[in-house]
Amino acid sequence: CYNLESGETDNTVDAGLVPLASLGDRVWEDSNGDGQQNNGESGIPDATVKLYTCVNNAPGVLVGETTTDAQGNYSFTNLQPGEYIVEFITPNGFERTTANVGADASDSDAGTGGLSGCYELSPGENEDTVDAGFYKPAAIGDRVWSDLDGDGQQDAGEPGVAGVTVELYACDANGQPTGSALASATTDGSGNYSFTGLKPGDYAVKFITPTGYTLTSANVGADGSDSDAGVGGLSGCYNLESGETDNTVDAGLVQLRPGIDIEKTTNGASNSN
Ligand SMILES: [Ca+2]
Ligand SMILES: [Ca+2]
Ligand SMILES: [Ca+2]
Ligand SMILES: [Ca+2]
Repeated sequence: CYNLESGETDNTVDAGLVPLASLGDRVWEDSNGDGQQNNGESGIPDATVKLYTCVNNAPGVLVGETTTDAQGNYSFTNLQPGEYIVEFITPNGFERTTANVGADASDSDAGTGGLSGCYELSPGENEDTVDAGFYKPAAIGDRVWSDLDGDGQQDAGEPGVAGVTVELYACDANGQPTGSALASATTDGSGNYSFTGLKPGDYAVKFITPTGYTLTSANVGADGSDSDAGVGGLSGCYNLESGETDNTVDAGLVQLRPGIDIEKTTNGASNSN
């Protein structure tokens, strides 16, 4: 209460307002698995996003919860200035991409447990760089077969070869397999193998030729049914996108028949076999 006397003017009665802040804004499918939002990579709708106060770089009080719209966008508005942390719930069928790779405006900020770092919002600030990328696991396969007629193609009646070791490698930027094997598999009774749960990226497969066999000619005819095992049993590099399954990576084996490896024929007319 202000007491005004006769003729008095009191101009000290003021009010300070703080502009509210906002935070967002996108959950997207990282199709190529590089941790960055690239042209053509779409948003993920209906993803759950939670906002907490940030206390000692950890979630404090739950401030709000929302879901992304049809374009994968979300926002928390009317926020008091202060420190906040965001939790991105992994949508069903997806895995988190690697966080904090490259430019922050277009990277993924969902780290361990789907949690972002701590963001300090000043009055009126719109922080729209808090994004999360997810991908669907990819797979590669799927067959080692006995190329009975040696034509390099899987023909009707040519059986699978069981028990063959197949190794998975990552490929480098030059399209060459690099490093040691990421995983190893063995063909089943039908000659099939698969590597599943893969992050999008470039992969090659190495087929270990079993004793008694040699590789058939690679890359002859249609790729869906050819042999991809080249020099050393290595395939070329295959690019797998989010959710992609490539089952065209096969190897044809030709059985070495005991006794055929004779150096000189009995009639002496030919040295071919
Ligand atoms: Ca990307
Ligand atoms: Ca970011
Ligand atoms: Ca064949
Ligand atoms: Ca193939």
